[in-house]
Amino acid sequence: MAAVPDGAAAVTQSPEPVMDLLRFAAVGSVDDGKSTLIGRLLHDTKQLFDDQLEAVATASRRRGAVGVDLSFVTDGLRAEREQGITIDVAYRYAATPQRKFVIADCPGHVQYTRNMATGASTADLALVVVDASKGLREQTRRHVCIAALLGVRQLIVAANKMDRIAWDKDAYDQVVKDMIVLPARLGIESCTVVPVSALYGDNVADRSDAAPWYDGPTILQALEQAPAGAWAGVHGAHHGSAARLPVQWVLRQPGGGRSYAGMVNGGPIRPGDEVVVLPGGQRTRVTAVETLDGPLEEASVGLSVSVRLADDVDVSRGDILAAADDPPEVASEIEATVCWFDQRPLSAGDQYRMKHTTRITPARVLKVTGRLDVNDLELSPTESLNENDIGTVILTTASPLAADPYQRNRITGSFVLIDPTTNGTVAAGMVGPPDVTPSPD
Ligand SMILES: Nc1nc2c(ncn2[C@@H]2O[C@H](COP(=O)(O)OP(=O)(O)OP(=O)(O)O)[C@@H](O)[C@H]2O)c(=O)[nH]1
Ligand SMILES: [Mg+2]
Repeated sequence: MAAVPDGAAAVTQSPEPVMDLLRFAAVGSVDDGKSTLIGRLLHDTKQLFDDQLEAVATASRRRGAVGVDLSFVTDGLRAEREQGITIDVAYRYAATPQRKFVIADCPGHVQYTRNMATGASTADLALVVVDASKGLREQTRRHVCIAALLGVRQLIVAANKMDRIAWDKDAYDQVVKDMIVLPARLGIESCTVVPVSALYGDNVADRSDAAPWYDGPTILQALEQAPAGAWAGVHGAHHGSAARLPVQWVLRQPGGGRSYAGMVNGGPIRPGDEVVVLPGGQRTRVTAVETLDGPLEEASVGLSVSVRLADDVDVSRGDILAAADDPPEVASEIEATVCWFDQRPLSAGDQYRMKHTTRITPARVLKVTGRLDVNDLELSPTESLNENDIGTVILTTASPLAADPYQRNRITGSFVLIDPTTNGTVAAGMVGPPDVTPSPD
């Protein structure tokens, strides 16, 4: 692990053992430099092959860029680059001697906020890119809110394009000031702000002497020091929920009997565990836990397994096997926080399909109760949500749901709403009210 220079903004140490894989998502407003920063990071840590570099250089020349435009590394040579913006999430893999990274380069444009939410939903950490010459914008705040609501607890902020403002310390200080208030009220545990130039590579992988007033970590150092594995950890026991296995498949065994396949979350599952089948409520016991490699003594969080049960209970795809002593609540009316992505506003009476773990059920909006202002984080009463609003709603579902509050379990506490006519995802939802601390004044 690289040493933290004196005076560096502290990165909170996780009580969990630090795993060597960090998943992070680059977020922030359109054109602030996310793709360029990721391209720079991959370039300067020697992750790019000669032919990739050659393709990026050719594309840059064709577009008339001065030098090599590293945003082409993740934006690729796709048509979207014709418009100069990222539309879809691009995933890249990188490895340094310290650790491995899965990187999601998210689009910044408001129109593609739903894609950003997809990229952030599996991230341990958000790398928030802010054009320091322009300051923090509403879309950046929206991204930070969405990432936090999706369970991201660590931020690294790149105060980017410092080269354009002659490395003005005041502009950097303003980004720090703006970023301190927002994350603290969103439950973000650590936030490091690094002054960088993604274009020229200052303070990305290599330390720059352009900002002698800054003695904190580079982007790479901050990424290497951040506690990893939080994504698995958020599903894990330390966030308070016990074992849950949403059933993906019911498998018929050759010798008779059935087993139930899915991914373990919340806590480990072992043979002998008492479980309850939800929403039905029948109790039984796990007799075996298996993977393709054979039987297990214990299946940990994140593992895809199949389990056998002691009794011939009725279990179908979409049911949840949960620890009998600490099951999720079963209800057909839920209070939830939603990020609304459809052009048509969301209001009472609207009907959608809700996908919750492996189950899809019709859902109706009983009431829209509030809208979150991403600037001051206040929740104000409203009757509808507009495109890209974050708000609170009460939903009723056709069949009962076994759901945990999102803060307890990132899997059984989340859902998406699907428009039944277009089949498009119109909302990302989290069970329970938003985890926002009210303003002190
Ligand atoms: N001067 C300067 N320009 C930069 C810097 N970083 C990025 N840019 C330029 O800013 C523009 C946008 O960069 P991108 O990396 O495509 O921005 P983005 O955040 O990925 O944009 P979207 O994905 O569309 O949201 C490009 O022209 C970059 O060359 C920087 O550090 N300094
Ligand atoms: Mg981009």
